[in-house]
Amino acid sequence: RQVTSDASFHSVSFSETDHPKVLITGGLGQLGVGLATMLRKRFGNNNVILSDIRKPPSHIFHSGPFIYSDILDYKNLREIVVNNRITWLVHYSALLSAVGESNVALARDVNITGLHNVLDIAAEHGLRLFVPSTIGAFGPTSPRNPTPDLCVQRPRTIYGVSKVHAELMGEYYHHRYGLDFRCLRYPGIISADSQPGGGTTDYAVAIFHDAVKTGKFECNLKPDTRLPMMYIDDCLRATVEMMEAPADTLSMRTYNINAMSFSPEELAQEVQKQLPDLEVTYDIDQVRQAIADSWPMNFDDSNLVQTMLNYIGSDSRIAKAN
Ligand code: AKB
Repeated sequence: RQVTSDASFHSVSFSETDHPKVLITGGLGQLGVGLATMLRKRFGNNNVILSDIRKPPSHIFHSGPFIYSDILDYKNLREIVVNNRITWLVHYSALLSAVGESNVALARDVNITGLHNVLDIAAEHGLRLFVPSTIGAFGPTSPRNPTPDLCVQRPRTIYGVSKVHAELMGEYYHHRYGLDFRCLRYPGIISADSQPGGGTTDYAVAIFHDAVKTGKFECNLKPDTRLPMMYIDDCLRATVEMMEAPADTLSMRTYNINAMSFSPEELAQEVQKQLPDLEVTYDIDQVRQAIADSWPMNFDDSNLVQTMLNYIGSDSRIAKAN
């Protein structure tokens, strides 16, 4: 392997023969298509397979390999990994925080049983496994401003509980079986062409669409609810960098990742600078508000920054940015 860098990305270049073969589960959610596009540019179209249980829109189907995969079906998942000689698995299937509270049994199945299947198959086949965690893995007794990597984690949502479980199981499999488990705790992700599905931070995406489409936005969180957020391109770039980092440079297996924090009223003011006629009203969703009030306000990702600096310390662009 040869380490190279370009203007926007710290990259490790892989030769034609040692390209990873990547499977993305839950590929039709907010992040999968963007990640597949990024990885396909790096490793070739046929080396990145998107999977989901839903039928893909035709532009996604025709843009690269897509396969039906149900993470609750162990044999189906194993067959896909074996038949396609998968080496990296990015596990994006999950029910998010708000929708998880409205269907706890399904969230438990998908987020916990599904994860067990993924962990076993990844360990059995020596895969590098990325599972995202979230700001939602913290709870009301965690320090909120800032929230460090290691502190009390007693979330009060099934989503949060399942993500703490994923962090701990992944790390356990790493220590017990040598599984190459990697995890970033994502903030709320802001995307333009893909919609989040059933999260507490969804308002921060919806405001842009509603502002452009209708000139009105009804926010379901209180105006001063401050949460960590990140733009999708930064999230996906960081995910690829985390996947590519040599294993011996990782000081931990689960890291917070941070970009910014803002409240609905601050975001509305920024959008109103572009669209001054935007009308914002508030109709609080009590479930989402209680969740948001228990989550970090500011995220401390200094361990990740230090790890990446050690890994790419000679890269002057990264050194300057920090
Ligand atoms: C959610 O709001 O549930 C997700 C998350 C922050 O994990 N976007």
